[in-house]
Amino acid sequence: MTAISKILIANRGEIALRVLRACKELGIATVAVHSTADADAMHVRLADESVCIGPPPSRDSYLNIHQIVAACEITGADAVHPGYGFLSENAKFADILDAHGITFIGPTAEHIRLMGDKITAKKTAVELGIPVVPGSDGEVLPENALEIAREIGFPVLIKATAGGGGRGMKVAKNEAELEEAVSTARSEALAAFGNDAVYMEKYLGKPRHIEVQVVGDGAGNAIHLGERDCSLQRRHQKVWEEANSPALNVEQRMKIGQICADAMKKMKYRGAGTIEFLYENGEFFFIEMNTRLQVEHPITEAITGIDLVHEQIRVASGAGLSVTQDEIVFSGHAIECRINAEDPRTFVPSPGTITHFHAPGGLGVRVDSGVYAGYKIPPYYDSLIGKLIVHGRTRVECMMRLRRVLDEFVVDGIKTTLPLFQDLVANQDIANGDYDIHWLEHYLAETSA
Ligand code: MV4
Repeated sequence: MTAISKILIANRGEIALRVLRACKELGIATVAVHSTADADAMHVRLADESVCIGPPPSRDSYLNIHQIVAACEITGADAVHPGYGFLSENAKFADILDAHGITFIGPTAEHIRLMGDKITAKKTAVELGIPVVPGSDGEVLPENALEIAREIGFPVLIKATAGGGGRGMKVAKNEAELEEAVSTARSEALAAFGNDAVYMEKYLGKPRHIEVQVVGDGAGNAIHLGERDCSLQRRHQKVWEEANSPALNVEQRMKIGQICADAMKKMKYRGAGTIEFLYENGEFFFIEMNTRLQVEHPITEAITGIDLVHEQIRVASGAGLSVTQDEIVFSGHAIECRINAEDPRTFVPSPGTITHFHAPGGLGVRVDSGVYAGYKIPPYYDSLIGKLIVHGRTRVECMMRLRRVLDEFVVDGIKTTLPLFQDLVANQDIANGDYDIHWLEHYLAETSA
């Protein structure tokens, strides 16, 4: 056991507040860090202490490892919660904190590295008994690409091993397109990630994106908390997520969940993680694992009642999980809408001052947000300003509640994605849960003025 008494939150915005709240509930002191652009931010106001770590650009502040370690030393923080994005999946950061005797609230640096390299991640998944997309066993080189593609069968997808989240992928529909797809993917991967290694997969045409939430204690115990359906996205940015997936029944949920929990037990995974799958024709295919807390984690919290940040802090301190798999009860349905400061049709960022802000309330409603009336959204960071999470006993009840709640939500002074959700809750495919990863982009194209 390494008791944690003060946590530095190496993040900003709604997730910094989310982590602060968990710390307060556990009686742990908090330190906020912020750039000069965020001096007025809510996370700075709510923390017990705060440290300015640099100028607005992320690389000089929220990504500046030395400044964050210095802020830990100055304040006596004994642990760091990285939130999502920024340094949350940076193995070097985890190593440096370790060298300073500061607890990283997350997996081991070794597990972050393992999953950060997508070829190694996939090999590991196979060894752990997780079903994967059929594809190359490892790296694909220009000279062996055709042979491998013929074995897999066209269409194929070329992916960068250092990529992930959709960056650096190329489809080859047939043999004629293969050579160029491989060479473009390799040079783009080298330019973007400094690593030209690529691998190949069977291209799935109309899958859903379904991810399983896991938490491990690092000592061989692990649980799953069901899945989230994140198929509604645009340009690899999730827009709407739901738990459970409308596509799965309880047997499928428990089967894939058990496979994931067993895999995490075998690797002695520590912390919260998400195992991402493509789901098509009743089958799951592993694509990647995220070794962090995710933006959409509250829908899992809504249907399980389990506070994932509490669990992260517990396992980081060696206290173990607070629940066993048998004790987890899945209840009802939850939907998250990501409220971005963006045009609801073009998704062009819309920074500026929020003149009026009213968050909805009532049974089954959660708003996680770092903004307030009079707050000026700086232009330097991502445009997520809040998340609306609605829970109901059934999907139908959840949708009814969501329609009511969207009518109550007021954000004036800037453009937000709220009007898009007004449209989505009135759509029949959405009401039926009938959508795949391409649905939203088709919908936006069809309904554009
Ligand atoms: C795929 C795929 C089809 N077939 N792999 C994009 C993000 C990255 N995590 C993996 N991605 C995809 N991998 C095979 N073999 C389609 C996508 C994909 C996608 C996946 C999840 C959510 C949204 C997506 C949007 C476009 C493409």
